[in-house]
Amino acid sequence: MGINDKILVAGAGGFIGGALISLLRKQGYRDLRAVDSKPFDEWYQRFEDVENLSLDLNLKENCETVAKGAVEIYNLAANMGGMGFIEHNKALCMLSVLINTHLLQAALKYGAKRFFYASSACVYNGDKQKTFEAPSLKEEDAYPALAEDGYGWEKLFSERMCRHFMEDFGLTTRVARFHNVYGPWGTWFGGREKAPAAICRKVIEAKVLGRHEIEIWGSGVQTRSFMFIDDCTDGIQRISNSDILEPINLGSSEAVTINQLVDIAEEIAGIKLKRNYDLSAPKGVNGRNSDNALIQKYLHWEPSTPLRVGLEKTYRWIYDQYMARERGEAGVVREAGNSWSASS
Ligand code: NAD
Ligand code: GDC
Repeated sequence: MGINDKILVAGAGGFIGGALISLLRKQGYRDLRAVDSKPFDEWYQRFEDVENLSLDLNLKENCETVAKGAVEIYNLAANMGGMGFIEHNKALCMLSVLINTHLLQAALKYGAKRFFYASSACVYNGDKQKTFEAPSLKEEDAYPALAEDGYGWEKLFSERMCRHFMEDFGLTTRVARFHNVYGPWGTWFGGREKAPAAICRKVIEAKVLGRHEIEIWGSGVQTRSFMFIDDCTDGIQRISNSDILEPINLGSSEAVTINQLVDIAEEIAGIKLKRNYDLSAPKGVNGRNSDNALIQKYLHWEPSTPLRVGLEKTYRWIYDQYMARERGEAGVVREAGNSWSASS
């Protein structure tokens, strides 16, 4: 990819898309097109020297508009969130199939050289995630298919669509299965936030308000691995530029229980809280970890930021956002939308 090639990032107003645009810009890419359906004031990161477009990519004509001239396309646009969102919005999650379908068609029509699709660990067979012992999921564990209802099935279908556009039409596609990504400039309130941001926010709230309690969804013994955002954008580029033809895990292999996640957040905050477990809250699978044998084999690399290090950066960022919001400072435009923009 040349420094002057046009690169399209779909979902650039969101967490990972915004971070990818930020990285590409720092790397010197000059012709960046950032697209998201949200109004500009709700984008997490937005840069004035980038072509920013607020367009609904469910619509085929908008996908054609944005794909024109693009050499590389990264599809990070989806209607998604943590368990609290995907468990209650299955149809909305499945409708993201329109974005990827229309973007693939447009990429083919306008001759894009590469197409990257952001899939998810939610494609894995639920039967393989029943134990709390953090089962490491290998790429082959997606089949026979029993994906997360709604969101996971859409991801699995869209993965296969990428594969068949490559096999039947010759479009170069790359697919990564992200495992729970966290970091600054991500969703931290409003209902779509995932566990790392939610736990940081709850610990901050408890500390600031002097309420020495925290509500945890589930029993706290569920296991997950969490990938820091810098590893995610690094991995996206490595996979996109590789010859890896099949969907591949992009996740940390440092599995923790949710209780351990809370331990780390408490340690960063310097407090101890009474834990209240809400067993009726959305829980998702009991255990999940990323098996990184395949990515190691292909790239001799895997996400490596320790959770303690990444969570501290995330905690500090959320703390600043939280305090600014408490002060009613500019930057928070809308309570429900997480409305922050960066101009540098
Ligand atoms: P995000 O919600 O922060 O960003 C997604 C963006 O897509 C949002 O800004 C949203 O407005 C935009 N979008 C939704 N519908 C759109 C449409 N019709 N047209 C244009 N834009 C639209 O989420 P994220 O965490 O940045 O996730 C990026 C991608 O990675 C998604 O495909 C997601 O499913 C996938 N993923 C994320 C994680 C994670 O832990 N964050 C894990 C697995 C997979
Ligand atoms: O939401 P999530 O991060 O998604 O939840 C992880 C675990 O943390 C769940 O068992 C949840 O019940 C628990 N948890 C405890 N307290 C809280 O306050 C909280 N908020 C949240 N959100 N969770 C809490 C995710 C999907 C993503 C994505 C990734 C891929 O599933 O939601 O959309 O695709 O998977 O790895 P998680 O890890 O179940």
